[in-house]
Amino acid sequence: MIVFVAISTLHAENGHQLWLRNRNPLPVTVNVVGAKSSAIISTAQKELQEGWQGKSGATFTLTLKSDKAILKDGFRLTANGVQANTEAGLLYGAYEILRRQQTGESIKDEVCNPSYEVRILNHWDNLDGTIERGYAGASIFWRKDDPFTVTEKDKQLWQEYARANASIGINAAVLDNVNSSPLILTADYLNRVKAIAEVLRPYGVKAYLSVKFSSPALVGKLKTSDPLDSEVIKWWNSKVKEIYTLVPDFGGFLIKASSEGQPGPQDYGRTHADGANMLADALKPYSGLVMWRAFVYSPNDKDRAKQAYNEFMPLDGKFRDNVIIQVKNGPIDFQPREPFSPLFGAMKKTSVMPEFQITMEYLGHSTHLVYLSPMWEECLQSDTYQEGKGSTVARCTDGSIYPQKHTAMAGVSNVGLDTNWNGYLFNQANWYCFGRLAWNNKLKSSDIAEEWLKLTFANSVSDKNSEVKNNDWEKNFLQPVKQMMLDSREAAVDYMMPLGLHHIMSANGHYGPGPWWAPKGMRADWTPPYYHQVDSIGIGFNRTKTGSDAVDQYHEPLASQFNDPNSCPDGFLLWFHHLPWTFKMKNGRNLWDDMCYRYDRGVQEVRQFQKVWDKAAPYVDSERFNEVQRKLRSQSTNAVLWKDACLLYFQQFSKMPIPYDLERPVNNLDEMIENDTRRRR
Ligand code: GCW
Repeated sequence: MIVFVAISTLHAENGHQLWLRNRNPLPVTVNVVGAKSSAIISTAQKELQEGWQGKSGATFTLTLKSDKAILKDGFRLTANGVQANTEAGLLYGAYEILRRQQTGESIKDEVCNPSYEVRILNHWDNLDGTIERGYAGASIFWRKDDPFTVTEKDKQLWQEYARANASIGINAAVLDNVNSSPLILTADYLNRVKAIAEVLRPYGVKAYLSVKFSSPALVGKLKTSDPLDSEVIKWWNSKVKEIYTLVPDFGGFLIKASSEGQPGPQDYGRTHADGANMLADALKPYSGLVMWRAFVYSPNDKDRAKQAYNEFMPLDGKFRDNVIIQVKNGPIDFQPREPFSPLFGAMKKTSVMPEFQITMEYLGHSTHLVYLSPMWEECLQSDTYQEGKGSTVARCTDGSIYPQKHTAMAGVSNVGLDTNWNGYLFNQANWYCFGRLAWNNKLKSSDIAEEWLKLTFANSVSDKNSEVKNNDWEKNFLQPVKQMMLDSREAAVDYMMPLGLHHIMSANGHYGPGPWWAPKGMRADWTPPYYHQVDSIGIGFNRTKTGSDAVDQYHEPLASQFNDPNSCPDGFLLWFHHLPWTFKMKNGRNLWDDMCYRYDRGVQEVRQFQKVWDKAAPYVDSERFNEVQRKLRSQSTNAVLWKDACLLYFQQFSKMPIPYDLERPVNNLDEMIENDTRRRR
């Protein structure tokens, strides 16, 4: 049951408190009996004392005692206490009980174990304070002016950040961009890393760094960065030692190598395994990890979607056991919908971890409301069939199927200096659900959305309406807003890239449509026409056996299912097939008409979200209500632009009418193209 308080004047709801608003109307005392004194356990005690909403005067015990049923940083929860093998486990248990008290979830005796050992945010933060693909202000870690002074304000923010992470089970953060600067390995920056790590530590969050593969040459002034060169090996060994002297619990390195212009082992005729293993050996004595990204593609290949698999499969089994290959959820690049990367489940002798993008590079930045949990759930629950039916991506990466030494899940962070951290209230839900899914990869998007909504909006009553009843809130706010969140990803797919279309966004910041964009001399695989392949006959990328044969990278029965347009799921149709405009869809429509209906459906859904939100007005403080209302209006406008741009552009090839029961375009194609091109100049 949620407790509601009638408050006539509410203080500002600027979103800074995230899901930890924890409005406790009455001070409730609890006697927390701690296991021993340590920084992490003190955090747990403090959280319990400040947030307790159970029985007043209750005694709650934190017990550090090993138990075979408890794995990693898991815990055993009872109404009277938490037991764990690790201090972090006690902290997660404390957050769990507080969350359940606030959301009204039952508290029964149970063991909760994390799905992944490392639950990590990747910050694409540059050392000058900018953030690549960041839509929530500048970096919380780095800044251009006075870059090495650590202020009290910095520390407070880092502490709030660490607390938010810990409260949802995130236990690691890569502090700098994968397109990394070699300067991160110089003394001043490493000292700042030390300062950050010290603030994160009491919350069980470990610092990791992204490093440039050519650092030995760039920073160490060596002649080469060849991973097999003995001077290079020595240089990394001593650099790693220096880092651990400053940060004894340092987590390890994340590397983007031989990818999008970044240096890598291939520059020296070596393999990814040579490069990763050299770093892994340097980190091994300190139990550090190497997260080596599989995001590789070259302009020379005919199908970008196949390349990571082709490059990494021959290396399966060749990596050290403290290397994890970090694989984006889909084979191309965080598009609104992609099939899962065929590397999942296929690499059987190597640790593999999924990488999801929390920041909304391709999904409307911090303007569109798109709840990402359904997209990640779809990927995690995809069956790879690699070890028989039920070999889901989740089970192939969390150690259930393969005996991988380390398991992890990464999310590209959407955190910035904006007061509300994420640039949009609803983007907080994406940080939240990433943490929750990394903790438990079987959770349902719907349950996570419900938790988040309760934590974020309960007790938030419009100043115009001071008496809102509990059951009204559930029915009039929680249910419809939850449904809106659950529908939001599919809506975005519909108005942006339905039916398996992908990578047709504007090159201009990746916001808005750009199916036309293909300047002379540009790498083809950076232009939309490479992906949609539109012509007078039809549309889509032929990845079947008669095309690039990317289908063959999937285990049967998927290879055959994807290969046949009649059995290929609609969501992946144009990902795998180039089909004629008149192709008959499962619903009886021809392809062109179906595409038109889908674009239109996406637009209509956003219009519907506006109605849902307007009706939610009595249940939300005006500050947050207005923010969301404004953003939904922009999202609607942008959804119409997507629909008009894509339909009018593709119509030049299909030469078929937009079905007459659909609303007519309101934008002109040449003006849209002109605007898009002008902005880019
Ligand atoms: O999605 C693309 C982005 C790049 C990014 C790259 C990557 C950090 O457009 O900005 O670089 O992927 O994941 O490395």
